[in-house]
Amino acid sequence: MNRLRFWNERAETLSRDELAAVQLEGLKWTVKHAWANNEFYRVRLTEAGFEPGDIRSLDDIADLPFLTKDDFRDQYPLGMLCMPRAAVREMHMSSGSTGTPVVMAYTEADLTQWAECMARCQVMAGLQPGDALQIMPTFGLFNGGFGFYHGARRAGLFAVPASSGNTARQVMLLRDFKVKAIGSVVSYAARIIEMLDEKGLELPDLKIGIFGAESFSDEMRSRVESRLGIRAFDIYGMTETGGVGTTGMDCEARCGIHVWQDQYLTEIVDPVTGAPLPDGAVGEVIFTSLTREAIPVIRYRTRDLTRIVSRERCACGRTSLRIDRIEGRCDDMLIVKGVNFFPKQVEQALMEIPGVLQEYQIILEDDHGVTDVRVNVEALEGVTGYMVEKHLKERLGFSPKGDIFKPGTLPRSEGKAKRVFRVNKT
Ligand code: DLL
Repeated sequence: MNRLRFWNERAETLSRDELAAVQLEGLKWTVKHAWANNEFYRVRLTEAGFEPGDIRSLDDIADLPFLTKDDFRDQYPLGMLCMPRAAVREMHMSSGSTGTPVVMAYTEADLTQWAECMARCQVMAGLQPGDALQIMPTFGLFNGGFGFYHGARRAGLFAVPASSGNTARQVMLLRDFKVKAIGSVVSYAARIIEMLDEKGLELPDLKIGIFGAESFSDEMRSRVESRLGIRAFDIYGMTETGGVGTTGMDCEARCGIHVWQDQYLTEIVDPVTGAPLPDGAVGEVIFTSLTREAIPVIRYRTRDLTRIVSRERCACGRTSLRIDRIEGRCDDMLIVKGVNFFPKQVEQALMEIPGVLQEYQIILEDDHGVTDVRVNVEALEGVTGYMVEKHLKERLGFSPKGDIFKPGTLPRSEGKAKRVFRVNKT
């Protein structure tokens, strides 16, 4: 059988004109659908002076109002539903740190759309029908587990729905079922590595890692790749756009995340003013869904920071626009003594130090309004706090305190890793 390079070659290689036509049709449909079938959207669009017929070109999107996470929260549980309740087949929900959850509902067509996006990602990572994929994000309200599963079904994979936790059993499944690929948050791959090291085991059949749900540094990626002997891909998605993989993944060529452009429109705006930014400038990425029925999103403000890398055809043959791997969330930017940085930059710097392990915490200590940073990190014998402090000073331009912990002593998480902790010393 010929090796699949694309899951949906036609859709993944549309010319620029074809894409623009598909997008315009999708945008018109989405605005009309939301306006006609949902009170919240109708009021929001009408207040902005919009009628469904007003979309005539793709540029008209800039006049549409933004949608925020708070809008989703305010409409909890199903205030944003644009289809009859009886058409809903599944839901997912994310709670985040602030309480009221964000809900996404799916019709049968939405589930097919999600599966299509995920199948494209899985084949882009090199998976072929019949290959085994172990799915390590939780199956439940979190969208991760089910997203990988729907995609695996569509792409004809052998799904191993391990869900999260029980690392010893994960390793047993990986070995016994000759699993070729894992889908996971990258911090959980670090757990697998610890277990392999502890037991002196290898995973000769494992070739591919599909990691996402949190930002991770290039250095973390290459460590995981070299220890597991895999190629690691960065998959992006969120509850509001319909889950993991809906907003794309990077390919073998590693020059940005391919956003599935026949399914979503992408804009980059200034995170403070909301003004559009030119290609190449870092800003907040905004998505508009083009085919989703139950809860479409119109100009959803993700709070994720990235830039448009290219609109040209990629070396892999795909024509979709590419955005950079996510730098961090606007809300995660830390400012200490006048220096701005993201947790991912601390991770990158830490992972450059030989002997430093993958587990770390960034502690922000507030002392009468002055913030000090302490970095707790696990490391092998021989690594000192001074070495960590010196390297972070060189790479980030400020001097945090570095505290070294023995391997296995910092707390572990099974889902998204919590890296930043704030403590008040006053
Ligand atoms: O985290 C979906 C997902 C599951 C993606 C599994 C990949 C793998 P939420 O819980 O709604 O959904 O969180 C969405 O997580 O706005 C980003 O801030 C962050 N995020 C997701 N993927 C990436 C990534 C899932 N590849 C939020 N790189 C998003 C960086 C990511 N951040």
